[in-house]
Amino acid sequence: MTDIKIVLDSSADLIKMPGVKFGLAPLTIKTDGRRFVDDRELELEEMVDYLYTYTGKSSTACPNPEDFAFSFCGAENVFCITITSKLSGSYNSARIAKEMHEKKYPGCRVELIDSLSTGPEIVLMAEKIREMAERDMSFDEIAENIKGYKTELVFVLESMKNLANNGRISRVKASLASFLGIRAIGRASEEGTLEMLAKCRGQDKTVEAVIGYMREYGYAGGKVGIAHCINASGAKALADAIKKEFPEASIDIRQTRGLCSFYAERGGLLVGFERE
Ligand code: X90
Repeated sequence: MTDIKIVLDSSADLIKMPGVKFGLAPLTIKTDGRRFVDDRELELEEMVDYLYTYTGKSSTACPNPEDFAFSFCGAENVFCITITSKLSGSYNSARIAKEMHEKKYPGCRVELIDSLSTGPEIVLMAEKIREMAERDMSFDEIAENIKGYKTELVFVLESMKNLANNGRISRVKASLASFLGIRAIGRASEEGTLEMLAKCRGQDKTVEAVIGYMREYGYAGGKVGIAHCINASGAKALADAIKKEFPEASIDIRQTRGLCSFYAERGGLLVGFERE
């Protein structure tokens, strides 16, 4: 196995990654009264419950360069993947950290990747990097090959209040999902922004629509990662429906951590998948 470390920011919803050195740079979620650090210790359900009834101002902040620099230690070769630079300063922090780190430790290298996405799409990229390291590919080969790995992200949101309040999406778009029972379906665009696709009512129709968009954006039975915000039943219904149409699909279900829970809100689903 090639000796590498994989560093992700907490938008990836992962707190560990077996079989490879792993580092996590936490984002933070702030309200008037509280501050949540999105690390391994975060009490996720408690945060989501608190935010559900909280009506004041809330916001998020990306990791600072020192957070990334700290997590780069422990291997000569680091791959670092961040949430889209179009919606967060995380990539920029990581870029500053890379410069600091490579200057301080000559010979160490950090390959920085802007996911142009978040959550399960970052995880797919990280798993692909681990797989190439397991096949003893060199740092340079992995850095080159990961560019050709094709993945997408489709999401379903029951509310876009936090996205709109924090200027990550226009209020007009956010109002798509502002009625009870209406869900908004969207995707991470090629530029790394939120692109709205449709609105939907009812679980069966939503599942059907999501699979339709997965096909449209190139899904043909490869790996899928579903991250849900306190919506295990919705995630399972989607996974079952994917399995029915693509029996060979390999599907991982996980819970969103702090950052994605804050923006995707209760009920939200993020679906990362491989494309042809
Ligand atoms: O730096 C910060 O404070 C973080 C800001 C992050 C804003 C966006 C988070 C989106 C999380 C929502 C659905 C998926 C969006 C796809 C993005 C291209 C999840």
